[in-house]
Amino acid sequence: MWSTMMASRVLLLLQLLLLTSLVSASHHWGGAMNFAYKGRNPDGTYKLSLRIRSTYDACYYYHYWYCYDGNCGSAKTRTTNQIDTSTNAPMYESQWCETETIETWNLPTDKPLKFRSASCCWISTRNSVSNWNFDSLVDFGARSDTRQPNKSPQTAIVPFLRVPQNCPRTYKLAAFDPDGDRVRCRYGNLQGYECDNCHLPSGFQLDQDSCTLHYQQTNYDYRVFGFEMVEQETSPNNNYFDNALMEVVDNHCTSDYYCTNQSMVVVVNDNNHCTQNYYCTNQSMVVVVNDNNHCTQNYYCTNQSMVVVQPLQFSFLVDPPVSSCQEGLFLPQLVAPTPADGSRIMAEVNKEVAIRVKAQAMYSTIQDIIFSGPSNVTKHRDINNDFVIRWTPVEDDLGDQYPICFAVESVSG
Ligand SMILES: *[C@@H]1O[C@H](CO)[C@@H](O)[C@H](O)[C@H]1NC(C)=O
Ligand SMILES: *[C@@H]1O[C@H](CO)[C@@H](O)[C@H](O)[C@H]1NC(C)=O
Ligand SMILES: *[C@@H]1O[C@H](CO)[C@@H](O)[C@H](O)[C@H]1NC(C)=O
Ligand SMILES: CC(=O)N[C@H]1CO[C@H](CO)[C@@H](O)[C@@H]1O
Repeated sequence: MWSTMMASRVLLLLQLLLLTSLVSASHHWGGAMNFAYKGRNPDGTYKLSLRIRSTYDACYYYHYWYCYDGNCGSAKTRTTNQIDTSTNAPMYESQWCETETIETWNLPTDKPLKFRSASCCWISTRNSVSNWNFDSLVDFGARSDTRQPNKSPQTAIVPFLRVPQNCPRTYKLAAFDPDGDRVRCRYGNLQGYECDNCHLPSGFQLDQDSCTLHYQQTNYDYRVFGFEMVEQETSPNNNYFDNALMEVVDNHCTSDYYCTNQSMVVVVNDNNHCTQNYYCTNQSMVVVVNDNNHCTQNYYCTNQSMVVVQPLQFSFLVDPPVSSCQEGLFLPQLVAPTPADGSRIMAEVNKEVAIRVKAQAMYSTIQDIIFSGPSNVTKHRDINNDFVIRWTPVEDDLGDQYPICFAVESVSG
């Protein structure tokens, strides 16, 4: 068993090296990374699932993410699936293709981790974005309010957006946060980590609190804008103490978490005793360890909010003007039974969900639907020429939320 596992891991690494070297010669359109905590393994390690979205000009590339800060552990499995592809592209590109790579990581702790992915090159952009950089702060530690692992909102957008120059539009970027935390969307600002250009293109306005991007007005161009966005979730008033609440009951610490103030450490061992006679203070909160190595006070150690940072990158093309921006004339209009924007649909394991999408336009032809969603979501056209998005969740999807974004394209002339 061991040797088989070793062999397959070596194989994976080789494949990765090959792919990363290929990637530098190909062209990036956008991407995102989401994570979900999947419980403890029998050996006590924590299972984290990463879902990496990569959009390139071909279907066999994907972003290689690595962990660079924290108690990293390692990826145990990795599978890549094609999500959607289209030949509707700027004239200097023939295709885009989005894939999703699902990785399972085994981690020694539930403490925060930083992941990143970076390389060259974006497709030609009009806003001087050339290298691509993704940076992510992952925190699925226990929350002091729910005592459950932190859940983060799942980010998604269709990888390629296009709009006629004269048609202002609004795009909602964030999905619902399962813990009810505040989600803000900002433009990347850490050059070389979150972004290359780091400035919202002019002609756009970003409402950070509602996570909406407004296209206002700019001139068309044959090249796209490369968008380098970041979604940041902060749980206000959710103090956590190195990821966990440390509670003292009857002078015993109730869980085996430890508290660090950099140099100062309180370690709580298996017998619920504090093993070191240090105390950890900061902000207004104190844990005091008394002479008998018992924690004497029921305080948290640090007053730090949990923060999750997730990148979202996409390409945006501004097309020549159309004679009317009214939906249903040139631009497609979504009509019943298309679900409303923001609809939440319950899905069951092993039961197919079908989402019907109907669009109409008087002076243009409805051409295609493009979408982004979890692996195994498929798109179809039914006998009435309406679109159907289908998905059958599997056991591993249970308990999580998955955004599905779609856009209908029409062609005129
Ligand atoms: C705790 O942090 C605050 C700043 O956040 C600092 O002013 C204070 O001195 C610190 N307290 C201790 C005991 O380190
Ligand atoms: C935690 O810090 C925030 C701001 O940093 C403050 O508003 C809040 O009152 C603090 N909470 C506690 C319990 O000290
Ligand atoms: C995709 O579908 C296949 C076949 O039904 C299934 O084995 C696999 O687990 C699915 N993967 C995901 C990520 O849903
Ligand atoms: C991160 C942090 O709070 N560090 C503090 C730990 O305690 C020492 C000594 O009190 C401080 O100097 C650090 O700033």
